[in-house]
Order: sequence, then structure tokens, then C-alpha cells
Amino acid sequence: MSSIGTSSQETAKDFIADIIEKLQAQRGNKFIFLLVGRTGVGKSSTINSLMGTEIAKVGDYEPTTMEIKPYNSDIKGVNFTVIDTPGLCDDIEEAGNDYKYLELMRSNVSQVDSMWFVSRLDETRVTSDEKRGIKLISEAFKSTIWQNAVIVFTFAGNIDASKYELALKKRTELIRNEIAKYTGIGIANNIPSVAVDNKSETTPDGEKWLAELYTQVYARMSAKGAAPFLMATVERVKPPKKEKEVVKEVIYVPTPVRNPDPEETAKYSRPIELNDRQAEIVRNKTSDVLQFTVAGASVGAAFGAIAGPAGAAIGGAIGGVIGFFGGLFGK
Ligand SMILES: Nc1nc2c(ncn2[C@@H]2O[C@H](COP(=O)(O)OP(=O)(O)OP(=O)(O)O)[C@@H](O)[C@H]2O)c(=O)[nH]1
Ligand SMILES: [Mg+2]
Repeated sequence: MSSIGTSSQETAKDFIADIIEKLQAQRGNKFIFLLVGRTGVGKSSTINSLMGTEIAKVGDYEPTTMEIKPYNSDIKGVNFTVIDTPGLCDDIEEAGNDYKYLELMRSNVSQVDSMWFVSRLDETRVTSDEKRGIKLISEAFKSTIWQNAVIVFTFAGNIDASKYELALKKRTELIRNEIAKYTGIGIANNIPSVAVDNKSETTPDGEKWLAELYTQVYARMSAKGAAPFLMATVERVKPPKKEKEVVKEVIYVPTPVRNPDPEETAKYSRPIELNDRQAEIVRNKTSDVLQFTVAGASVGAAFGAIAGPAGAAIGGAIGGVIGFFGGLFGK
């Protein structure tokens, strides 16, 4: 690292001090996920996969009433809530009572930082229940809620590799068109879709889907939720490894989480390995959220070199973020 001039090192130190301050200011903020989709499509499994621990029980829950079900959790001392919406997309007796559900949603859900519309990739059409769910969400919140949305297609492994790309494209189009009825095509066509399979590490195209899910969810997350989300998850996120570079591992002191079942948690705690494209998206979002720019290659290199050790020294959720920046912004 001898080629780094003192001035860029000083600049990098200033950057880090500034970022630490911004992270500290956001430390107490929480983020909220709103999960929408029919029963059994894999909402719980997917949020558990993303957060790396058992947040919501996976099972054969049969909704008999429409309700709003928040799960409060914390990871690394960062609080977050996952709001499940049983019945919202299900054909149940009470379904006629949309008004009541709207009221329930409006009075109980004050903030949504990331919304997921979850549907199975191996289904061919948008069901009437799903259409109703999309309508209700759009009416309960301003249509801007869709700007923080991601369409998640589960059960991707049930699709033949040869039909996968087309299935993903068609299903995305169908759901976007349904959403466009309430948002206009501009907002709807910007909603990304991600295919996942909670029973496999890869989708039929051979890609590891967890990093893509992470990238899209983070990129779409509200400005308020993004920093705490990063702090809670960064421990598992790995920037692409540069050739001939040894990426320093940062040691973390784990913070206890809400009594998740250890066996279940082990299943979910996988690393999130970003490729170059995903790392670029994560870099841009992070610079946006924390409002900084790493100008110039030498500052970038200095920032990268200093961030790793600085993060390790700080520890905890904030140190985790700073350490992660070493690999993300370095070089
Ligand atoms: N093959 C496969 N099975 C899945 C996938 N996602 C979930 N499952 C299974 O489908 C069942 C339902 O999954 P959940 O995650 O509980 O689905 P949910 O949408 O949260 O369901 P409710 O909370 O009951 O509405 C479980 O048996 C899961 O193991 C997937 O991507 N592929
Ligand atoms: Mg569930």
C-alpha cells in the first residue's frame, strides 16, 4: 500500500469518521418488511433465507381470518419487523370484507421499507386472489409503496432449465401489468423480479439466487430502512474476491437474536456472495444512502485499505459495515 499518498489516506480517514457518525445516527432506526402473497408460496422461507435466521415459522398455516401479523426481531442490535399478511391474497370467507382489512392495514402499518410480492414461478397466471391483494395494497398505501417493492418468484427449481428465462420474463410481465393498473406502467416496469428456490442454493440457470435477492431488496429499500438493513445483514455479505488479494476476515461478537431454533437457523445462515454487477449496485445504493462519494482511484484504494482494520477495531454492527467497505470500495 506504499503507493497511497498521505493526502488520500487523510481523506479516507475523514470519510470513515463521517460514515461512522452517519451510521451511529441511524443505529436506532428500524426497518420494516411487508410480505404479500398467497398462503404457502414461501414468504416465511424466503425472509428467513435473506435474514439468515429463523424469523418466521415455515409451515402449513391455513388462514381462516384476514390479519396483520408482525414479527419483531433484532440482528446485531438492529431492530426490524416483518409484517405477514395472512388472508390478503387468499380466497377465504372473510374476503368480502376488504374495507376492514384496509383499515387494519392503514392503522397498524405506519412504515414499510421493503415490500415483497411473492408468487410461485411454477404458476402460469395471476390468480384472482393475487389481483385482489395487489388492489388492496395499492389502495391501503400510496402507490409509491411499489417503489420499495420487489417481486419474488419462489419454487424456481420446479421449472425446467430450458424454460426458466422465458417463465421468469412472462410471469414478471403479467404481475407488472396487474400492478400498473394502480401505479401506471412507469412505476410497475421498474419493479425488479427475483427468482429463488428455498430448497436449493441455485436457480435453474445455475446462479446463486441469495445474492441477487439481497442486492435487489437493498437497492429498492427506502432511504430510512437501508442503513439499518445494511448494519443487520452485512456480516454475511461478501464482496467479490479480487484476484491475488486476501480478503481480511473481520471478527464479530454475535448479538443474541430472538430464540430462533438453532437447527433452523443453521439452515438459513448462508453467506451472501456478491458478483461484480451486484457489488456495483450495492456500492451505488450505499453511497446514496450514506451520502458520500469515493472520488478518485487513490482515495478508493486508501479507503479500502483503512476500512478493513478500522472496522475490525470498532466491532459490532457499525464496525461490520466499515469492515465490509474495505472489500466493497477497495481498489
Ligand atoms: N421446493 C420449494 N419449496 C418451498 C419453497 N419455498 C417454500 N417452500 C416450502 O413450501 C412450504 C410453505 O413455505 P412457507 O415459507 O411457510 O410459505 P408462506 O408463504 O410463509 O406460507 P404461510 O405463512 O402459511 O402463508 C414449506 O413446506 C416450505 O418448505 C421453494 O422455493 N421451493
Ligand atoms: Mg409464512
